[in-house]
Amino acid sequence: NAPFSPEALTALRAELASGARPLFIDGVFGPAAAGATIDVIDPATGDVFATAACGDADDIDRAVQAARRAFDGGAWPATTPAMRARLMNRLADLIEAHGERIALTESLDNGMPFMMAKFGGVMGASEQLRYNAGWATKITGETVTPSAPGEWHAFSRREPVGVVGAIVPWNFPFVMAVAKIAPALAAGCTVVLKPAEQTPLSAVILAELIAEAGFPAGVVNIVNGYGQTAGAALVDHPLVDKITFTGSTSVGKAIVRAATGNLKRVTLELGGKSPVVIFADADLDKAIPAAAMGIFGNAGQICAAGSRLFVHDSVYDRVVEGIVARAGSLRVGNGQAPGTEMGPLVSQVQCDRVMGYIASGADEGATVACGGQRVEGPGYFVQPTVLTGTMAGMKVVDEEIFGPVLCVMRFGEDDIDSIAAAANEGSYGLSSSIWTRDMSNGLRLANRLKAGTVRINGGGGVDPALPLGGFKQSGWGRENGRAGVEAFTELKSVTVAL
Ligand code: TXE
Repeated sequence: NAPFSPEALTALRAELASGARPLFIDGVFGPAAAGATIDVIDPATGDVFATAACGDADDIDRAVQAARRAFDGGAWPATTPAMRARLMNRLADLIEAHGERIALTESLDNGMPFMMAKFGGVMGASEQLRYNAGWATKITGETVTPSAPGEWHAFSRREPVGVVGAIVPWNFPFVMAVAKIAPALAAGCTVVLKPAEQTPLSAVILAELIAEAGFPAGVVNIVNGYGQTAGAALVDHPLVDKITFTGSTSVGKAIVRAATGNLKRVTLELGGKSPVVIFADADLDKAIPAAAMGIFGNAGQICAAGSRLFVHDSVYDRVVEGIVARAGSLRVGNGQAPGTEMGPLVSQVQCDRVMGYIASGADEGATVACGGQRVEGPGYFVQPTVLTGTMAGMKVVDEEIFGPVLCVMRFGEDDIDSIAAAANEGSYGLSSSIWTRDMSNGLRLANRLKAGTVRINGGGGVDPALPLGGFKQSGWGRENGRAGVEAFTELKSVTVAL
């Protein structure tokens, strides 16, 4: 967690304390119609350090109307794909130029270490824009030979789906917002973004940079507010054509039900309980630290966190000792403090939820190999925790905890089918990891895992070029890659009888 200039932090705190961060609707910054605001809490202290305008159904309606006008007849349809790409790249440049301010805001708001906010958040966001900018000029259909008799010219074309409602959570607020907006813009859609109420701040900087980049008014609108009011109003709105959502599985299901009103298209990126499998022949010097940071990174508040660890008997003790040692050496603290590796959980609610899971694990017979407590003092810090003696059927194994809590299980034989069956248990299927030097075993297991992502021997974070999404109740559809852009299009067939 490298240092940044202390003056920048002081200036940012003063700016954030100076007044409520506004909504951004139809190119104009302003308060919520009802004048409401949200208190923004620093999760490292529990103190309110900023406020943000809190939109409701009226503000969402204004934003959707603006997005609708921009899509239907405004400047956006007249903007060529090449111009859209240029605007997106300009926004990426601006995000990089304002990287320190964005990352500090994100670190204050979410609690994450500054360096994670900078590299995972800011750089991840600019990569999303640059990658998707490339697609803007490459969205194509196909020419097709129809099976009907006669002579035809027939082709398919991809058109933007329309007005997109994007709802994002608080665990990576900035990059998630951009990762939803970027492919939508590449496809030619307009957007209303509803950030999470816990972390409204970095989206307002995004709005400033969108305005500065020169996007026409109404193309992107950003309305902070609560899920039950602003979020639900966006999902219900008849002029919204598509919802793209990242968040809890229960809200994802509620969105599917609500979207039936006008049969909105829906993409969902939901929870996970991702397995990590360490075989006896794995390179443990790499597997152990990766497994540790796969669950302690961002305090476990990652949808793809490796939260169920399956270890071969012959290396079990060494792996558990190694992860426990890493947990012990992990520097837990304020995200803006130099050297911090793990920050607090985002809120009191999440802290209570995670502590409840740890207690239930102990009740159900798990052994707390390390951690298991809150860190004394202010803020929502929970110790990195390893639970052993866990098994399917326990709440800590079956449900997403979304905290720094690892459940460890052992296996005895290299029987790929039974390892896959154990790893595939439960309702989620987002991600997975395999550690082995035997690539045949690794790939055989990869073929059997019900997960949208399989990582063998480590490798990379979220990549804008690689489809991301879930099997089972981890979601609907895919983000990123070609599939991620095409998810913001409608496919049309055109035939000409010659
Ligand atoms: O999520 P919510 P919460 C999981 C994780 C976590 C749990 C609860 O397990 O412990 O969800 O977190 C908006 N209509 N994930 O309660 O409520 C809300 O305002 C429309 C995993 O914070 O799903 C926010 O913007 N929108 C996940 C967003 O949904 C609604 C990341 C997410 O909040 C709404 C976050 C409604 N009725 C939590 N209700 C991941 N996949 O990474 C809420 N929202």
